[in-house]
Amino acid sequence: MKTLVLGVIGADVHAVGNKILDHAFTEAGYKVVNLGVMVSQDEFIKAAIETNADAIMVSSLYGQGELDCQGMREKCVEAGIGNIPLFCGGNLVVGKRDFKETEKIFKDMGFNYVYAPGTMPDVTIADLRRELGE
Ligand code: B12
Repeated sequence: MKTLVLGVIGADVHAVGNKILDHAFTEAGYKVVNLGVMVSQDEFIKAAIETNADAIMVSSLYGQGELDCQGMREKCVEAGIGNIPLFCGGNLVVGKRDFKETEKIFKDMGFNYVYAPGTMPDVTIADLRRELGE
C-alpha cells in the first residue's frame, strides 16, 4: 500500500478540504498520514521520512502558499528524500491570478503537480496512480 503524507501548510487553519482529501485518498486505497492544519515544511518532511512515504500532498487555502512552499524541494533534498513527488493544491495564491502563472511558480519551486482551485480528488488520484506506477 502506498503512503501519502497530507497536510495544510503554514499558519493556515482551513480544515474542511483536508478532511475530504483524507477520505478520498483513503477510499482510493492509499495509507494517508494526515498531519491536519498548520503544518510546517519540516513536519511534512519528518513525517515523510518516518513513514517512508511515496508522496507529499500539500494544501494551502489562505493565500500565503507561495511563501509557505518556498524552499520545500531544497529541504527535501537536504533531508535525503530529494526525489519524493510533491503535490499541491487549494487556493495557492492571493486573489485571482492566471492559473498558468501560478502553476509555473510552483513547478519552478520543485512541485511536480499543481492543482487549480476546485480540482476534484479524482484528477489527483489518476495522477498519483501514474506517478507511483500503479
Ligand atoms: C470556512 C472558511 C474559513 C474558516 C475556516 C474554518 C476551518 N477551521 O476550516 C475561517 C473563518 C477560520 C477562515 C479564516 C480565514 N480565511 Co477563509 N475561508 C473559508 C471558506 C468560506 C470555505 C473553505 C472551505 O471549507 N471550503 C470547502 C472545502 C471542501 O474546499 P477547499 O478547502 O477549497 O478544499 C478543496 C480544494 O481546494 C482541493 N484542495 C485543497 N488542497 C488541496 C491539495 C491538493 C494536493 C489537491 C489536489 C487539492 C486540494 O480539494 C479540497 C477538497 O475538495 C473559503 C471560501 C470558499 N468558498 O472556499 C474562505 C477562504 C479560503 N478564506 C480566505 C481567507 C483570506 C481567510 C483569512 C486569511 C481571512 C482573514 N483575513 O482572517 C483567514 C485565514 C486564517 C488562517 N490562518 O488560516 C480566502 C483565501 C483567499 C485566497 N487564497 O486568495 C477564501 C478563498 C475566501 C475569499 N474568497 O476570500 N476561513
